[in-house]
Amino acid sequence: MVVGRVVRIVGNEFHVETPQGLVRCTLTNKVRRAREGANKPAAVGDEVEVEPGEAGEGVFLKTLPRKTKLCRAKGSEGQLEGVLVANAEQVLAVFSARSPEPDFRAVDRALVMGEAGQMKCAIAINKVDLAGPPPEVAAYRKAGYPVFETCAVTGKGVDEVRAWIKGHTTVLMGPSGVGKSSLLNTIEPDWKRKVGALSGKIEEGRHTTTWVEMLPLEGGGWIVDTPGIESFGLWGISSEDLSAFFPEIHALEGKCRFGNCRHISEPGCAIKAAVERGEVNTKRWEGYRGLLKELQGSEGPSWK
Ligand SMILES: Nc1nc2c(ncn2[C@@H]2O[C@H](COP(=O)(O)OP(=O)(O)OP(=O)(O)O)[C@@H](O)[C@H]2O)c(=O)[nH]1
Ligand SMILES: [Mg+2]
Ligand SMILES: [Zn+2]
Repeated sequence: MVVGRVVRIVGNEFHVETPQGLVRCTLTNKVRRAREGANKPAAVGDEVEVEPGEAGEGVFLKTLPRKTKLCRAKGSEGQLEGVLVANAEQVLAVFSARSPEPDFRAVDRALVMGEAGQMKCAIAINKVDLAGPPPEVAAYRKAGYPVFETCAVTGKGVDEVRAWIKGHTTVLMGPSGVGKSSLLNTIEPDWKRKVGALSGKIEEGRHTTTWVEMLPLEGGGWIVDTPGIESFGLWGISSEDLSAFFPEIHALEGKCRFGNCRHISEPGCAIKAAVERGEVNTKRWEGYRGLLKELQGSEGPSWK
């Protein structure tokens, strides 16, 4: 038996990186039967015990306890927990300055998922060769997030990203076509992740990365490439908890008149006042309210 880390899942095959090399595992009938109808027994990033066999194949034995999990809602009605990545420590929310146009709701969603998983979060604004960084970036810096301005083509800003990810397990999240895989290729040119050409509808990237994959970093640590899904449904976050995942809102909410203030239009709301004074960014407040509505169920699920 050896302990390894799941680096990718292809269908029912788990690819596990172990001290003895990569082991491709299928589930035994016993494991499969015990989990009928449930989620997969492991996610990318999980530490697992496997029994290596011949020719790089092996048998999946069990998953060890997780330290963290990055989750989204899945299933037709978002009723199931989908563990996107286990044991990650950091989230890098990636968007592009142009092509596709910045989608700050996707950035907020990625940050909230990371914050809820108690991970360190940062932002990479990619394709700065095509356009300058949008003004909204200042709001994220003010909220305390490192913001890297990158270009996967010229390598601009990539050293800063390398320094931030070194020695940690970092998940790249962001819409399709923003250049997540391209950034990874620039970070470690040996990987040659498949990178997509933008489709006919120029603004809308085609999904190129179709599965979550974890890659080792030369300087230590791991990086996880995810398929660009614009709107993962939030999982395991109650509407009461949401404000805790917007640091600049959380810092002020103790000053609201009511302890249970949700910062929409309640009297004496310190957040609304701070927005009016320009101290909290309007777009971030809108982002918060959008996610709050979604969690309160007054809007249908917005994930795909
Ligand atoms: N001009 C410019 N183009 C870039 C940059 N980074 C990526 N691209 C291009 O953008 C397109 C999409 O890049 P990908 O790396 O496949 O994007 P992705 O985020 O991995 O997309 P999915 O895998 O679909 O989620 C490709 O045509 C890249 O060549 C950049 O910094 N500048
Ligand atoms: Mg990709
Ligand atoms: Zn309030």
